[in-house]
Amino acid sequence: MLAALAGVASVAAGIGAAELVALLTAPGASPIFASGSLAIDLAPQWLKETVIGLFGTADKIVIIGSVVLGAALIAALAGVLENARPPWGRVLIGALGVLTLVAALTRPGADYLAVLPPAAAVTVALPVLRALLNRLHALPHHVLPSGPRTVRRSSSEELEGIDRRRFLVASGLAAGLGILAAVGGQLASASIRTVEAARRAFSLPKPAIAAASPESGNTFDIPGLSPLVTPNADFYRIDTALLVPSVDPESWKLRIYGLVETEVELSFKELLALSLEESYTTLACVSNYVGGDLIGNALWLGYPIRKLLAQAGPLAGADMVLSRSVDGFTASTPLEVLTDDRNAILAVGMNGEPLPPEHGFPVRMVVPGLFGYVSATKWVTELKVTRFADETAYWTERGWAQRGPVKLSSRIDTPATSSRLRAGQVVIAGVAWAQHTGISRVQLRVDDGAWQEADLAQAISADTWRQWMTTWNATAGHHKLTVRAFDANGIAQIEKPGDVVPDGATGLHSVFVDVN
Ligand SMILES: Nc1nc2c(c(=O)[nH]1)N[C@H]1C(S)=C(S)[C@@H](COP(=O)(O)O)O[C@H]1N2
Ligand SMILES: [Mo]
Repeated sequence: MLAALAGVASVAAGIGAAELVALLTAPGASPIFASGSLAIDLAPQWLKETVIGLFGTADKIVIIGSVVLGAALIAALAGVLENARPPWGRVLIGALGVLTLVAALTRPGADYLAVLPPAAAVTVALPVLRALLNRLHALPHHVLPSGPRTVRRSSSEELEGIDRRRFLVASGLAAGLGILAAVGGQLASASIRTVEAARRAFSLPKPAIAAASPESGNTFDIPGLSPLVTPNADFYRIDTALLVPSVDPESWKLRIYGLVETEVELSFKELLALSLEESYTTLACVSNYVGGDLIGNALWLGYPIRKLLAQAGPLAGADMVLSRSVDGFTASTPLEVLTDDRNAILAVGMNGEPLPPEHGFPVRMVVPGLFGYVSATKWVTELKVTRFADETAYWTERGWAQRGPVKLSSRIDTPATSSRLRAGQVVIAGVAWAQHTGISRVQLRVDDGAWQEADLAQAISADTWRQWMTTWNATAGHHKLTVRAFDANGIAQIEKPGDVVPDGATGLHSVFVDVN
């Protein structure tokens, strides 16, 4: 019995570890989920029908229950086997691991990460089983007392009692932690899978107002230059979420409340039924250092926030909207920015796709002209109309400014710093941005020479970055190339280097090259 308990406890610990690893790496490869799915795939039709007939919609619970029960029986057998005939118990656990590996790898869309959860299961279960059985063997089963029997026997019985208790505590701990991790992991990864399925099942509605596609005049075709539109897979990601929040669009709701005449509530269906608009907006992070890559440009699809706020009717005195995400993140956006005529939207689409989960699925905010931390709330569920004097947002509480308008800035994309170049004509190119104001000029300087005018691609709009390029007749030696931009009002980029805290870096981007 005790050996069987050791087997069950060690397998429970292994499955718990595997569920946690699955959650972080490959939710589809959760041993419980994958084995259950494999069981469904392999079960004959009559059995499926019987189970559904008997249990109806509770069939999933019956299947998971059966998988868990099956694993427990095999685990108990493994404990007994390992106790009597090592290493056969461990071999049996290894076989169980291989079975879950097969289950994980045969799930649709499985990749090599699916190897990790079964590997974690076996890596934890085997040593735990050995450790528990070692404790079990330390129990004085066949004590043959010699000398004064009464005294000896009582002390050895006491010892046996203590050792037995230790074994039971260790087994209980292994099993308990394992079950806790498995249940937690299952629940979390089940919700991730639900959301992934919902995202796959949903196709973006057609925009009522479509954005014009960029034309050839909007871009330069130069190797090394950032593409005008950043692909989703390359788009920078910044958030405080350890695990990407899973928000089921079925239950998603936005609530607009606070200093408003009427509260507004909106479901995902209702949002999609509104006339959605497309717009290109360049999103940037306040933590982007000069020359950094925490910036990207995308085609967003969404609904103007000003129209929803108009429905709610902000009251006099309100000057801020505190947006809140399901994960507790908040951003403070000036009310005026969300009520003027710019494309401040509740976005559902990014570059023609539903928002990727890590970029805020199902709904996020996108606001031209402000850094992300004060405007671009992902997984957004609340807009509270309030006052800067009354509330502070997540990053403001951590030393960043209450308000974060983007700063005019520019970057050299090519040549990369420390490049070795041949003397002669060299193409230099990059991007410049001053969202919602626009860029009017970009200039390049070689070493301490005069500023030279660069060519600008046509801007999509004032809300997006603008590509620039120039050529340079490179001469031998070590050189410093520096870029600066002017916004649409003719204001030059601040040259004095300034830290990213509290409201964004200043200074000019330079790259160093060696020409020979
Ligand atoms: N829920 C939530 N939304 C968030 C954040 C966050 O931490 N949590 N970070 C913000 C910051 S600082 C930035 S720069 C942008 C980044 O958006 P992205 O990850 O889609 O590029 O999201 C904003 N929205
Ligand atoms: Mo950010």
